[in-house]
Amino acid sequence: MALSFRPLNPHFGVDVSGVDLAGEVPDAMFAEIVAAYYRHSVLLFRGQNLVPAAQARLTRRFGKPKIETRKQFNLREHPEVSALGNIVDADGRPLAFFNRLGESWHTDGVAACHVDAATLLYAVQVPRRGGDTMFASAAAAYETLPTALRAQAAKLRMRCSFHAHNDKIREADPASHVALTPEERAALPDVWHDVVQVHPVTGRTVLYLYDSALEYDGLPERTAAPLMAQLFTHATREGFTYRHRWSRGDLMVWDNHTTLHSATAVGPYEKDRRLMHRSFAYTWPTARPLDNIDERNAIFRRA
Ligand SMILES: O=C(O)CCC(=O)C(=O)O
Ligand SMILES: [Fe+2]
Repeated sequence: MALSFRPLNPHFGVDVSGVDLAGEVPDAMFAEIVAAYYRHSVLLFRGQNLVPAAQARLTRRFGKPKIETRKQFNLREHPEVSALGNIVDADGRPLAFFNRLGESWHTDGVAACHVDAATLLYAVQVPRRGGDTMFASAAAAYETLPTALRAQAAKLRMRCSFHAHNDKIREADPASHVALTPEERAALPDVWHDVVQVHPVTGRTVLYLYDSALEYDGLPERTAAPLMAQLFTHATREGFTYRHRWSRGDLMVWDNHTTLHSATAVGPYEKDRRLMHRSFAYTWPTARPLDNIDERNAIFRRA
C-alpha cells in the first residue's frame, strides 16, 4: 500500500490514507508519516481501528510518551492513553475528562520546558452533533505577521502554568476531575516560554501563544496582554483554521509546537456521548532536555 495525502487547509494539515495504523507499519512508511507530520503539522487518519494497546504502541513510535496528569482517566492497562469526553458510570461518576471550558485556543503541554510534542486524539464515540475540534497553524501565523508585530512578539516571554488553566476548569466544574495532590502539583512547575520560537526540527519560526500567562517579560504588562490577544486573533483568523467534524475511527496527530487547537462548545452534545482516547509523545529528534519526564510519568501513572 502507498500513502496518499490530501490537504485539510491551504496552510497546514493533511488527510493521510493508505495505512492501517493498528497493523505493521514498515519503518520506511512510518518515516514518510513523520516527514508529513513535520511538514504539515496536523495529520488526519480516517477509518482506523485503534484499541488502546495499538494507540500506546503508535504513540511510542512518535516519541517518548507523556502520562496525562489527570490520572484518574488514564486507562489502567495503558496509562499512556487517557479518556476524554462526557461518559459517566451508572452512578453518574465521570469515566472521562470532560472539560466544560475546552473552548479556547491552546497548545498541549505548556507546563513543559520541552514543547516539541505530538498529541494523538482518537475518536471512539462521536456525538451526533458538536464536539468538533479546531486547528490553526502557529507557523503560518508567524509567516503572515506584519514585520512590526514580529519585532514586538520577539521581545515577549511569558510564564506558563498548567495550574493557571487547570484550576479554572475545576472551579467551573469540581466534578470534572480529582484535584491534583501537592506532590503532583509540584511536579508541574511554571515554565517561561518565548513567544517567538524556532522549531528545532523544521527550522520554521512559530508563534507560541498562551492565553493564561501569569506574567510577561520583555514588554510592559500594559503592552504585553493586548499584544498576546492580537496575536491570537491573527493566528486564528478566518481562512487560517481547520474545523474537524469527527467520525468514529478518526485519529488526529498534531505538532503542538506548530499548531494551536480548540475544542468547541459543549452545549450541542451535552446529552449525547463523546469518548476520545488521547495520548501524548515528546517527539524525536530534539536538542532540548526532556525536563524530568521519567519522574513526572512515575507520579502520574495511575495506581
Ligand atoms: O476534545 C477536543 O476536541 C480537544 C481536546 C484537547 O484540547 C486535546 O485533546 O488536547
Ligand atoms: Fe488540548
